[in-house]
Amino acid sequence: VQPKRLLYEERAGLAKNSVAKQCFELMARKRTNLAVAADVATADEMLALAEQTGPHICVFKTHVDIFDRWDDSIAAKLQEIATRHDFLIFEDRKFADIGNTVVSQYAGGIYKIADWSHITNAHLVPGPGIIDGLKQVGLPKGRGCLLLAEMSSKGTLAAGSYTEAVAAAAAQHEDFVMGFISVNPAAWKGGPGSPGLIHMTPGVQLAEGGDALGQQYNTPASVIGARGSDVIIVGRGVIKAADPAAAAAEYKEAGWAAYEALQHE
Ligand code: 5BU
Repeated sequence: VQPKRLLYEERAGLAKNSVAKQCFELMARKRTNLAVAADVATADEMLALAEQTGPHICVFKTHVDIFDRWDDSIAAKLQEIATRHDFLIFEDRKFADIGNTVVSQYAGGIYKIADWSHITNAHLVPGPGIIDGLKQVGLPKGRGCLLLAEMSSKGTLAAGSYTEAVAAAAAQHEDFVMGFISVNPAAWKGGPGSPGLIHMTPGVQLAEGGDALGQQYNTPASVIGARGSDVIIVGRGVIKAADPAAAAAEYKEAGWAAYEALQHE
């Protein structure tokens, strides 16, 4: 049994990163803790999915390096959809290099991620210099970064003392680090971190299970409830559904019901 958790709107007031604050505020306003993972084959499908699921989500997570085509107009279209439907964009880039290199990778290249993605994420394998590098680019643009504290996949090495070190690094950089990718923050030895930090959890479907390549699924009720996370990230549960908008609505309801249940514990 956990202590009663603060409301998203209360946590908005405790967030030190501007995107964390915006995210908590929009979750409360829109009554959704659902992020959709847009692992689709083309940029056109990605934009169509953003349009369909936009009304139901707080965050739209992309992997733009899946596409065989990219230009700034695609980013502009995605930003327009995000503004209109009131959601944040999260390019799941998983930076993992030294500070000096990630500066160029985040700001430049074909994708110029920092110019259009409110949120990105990073591994702490290189040490805290990666946060300093990303911060140098992202903070002036008002961006936020999630640190990968845990992963959803079988056999992940991001566990135990590694996860604790990630939590400690986040506490040192709360101006830019907005929270974590986590799987079971309720079980973290040192606690889930400051309530101003947000937890987002992939590996979510309505039924527990997995895929053939190591993905492991927990339910929205378990992720938001016993596991102590804030945002459910759902890919195939939504994008492979016959009607992705209806599936997104269903996951939104499940995620929100799990959050509301916390207030009645
Ligand atoms: P799925 O179709 O719901 O399994 O998609 C999960 C998404 O979350 C996919 O985009 C992954 O890249 C992403 N993901 C994950 O599954 N597990 C992790 O630990 C992290 C990201 Br970090």
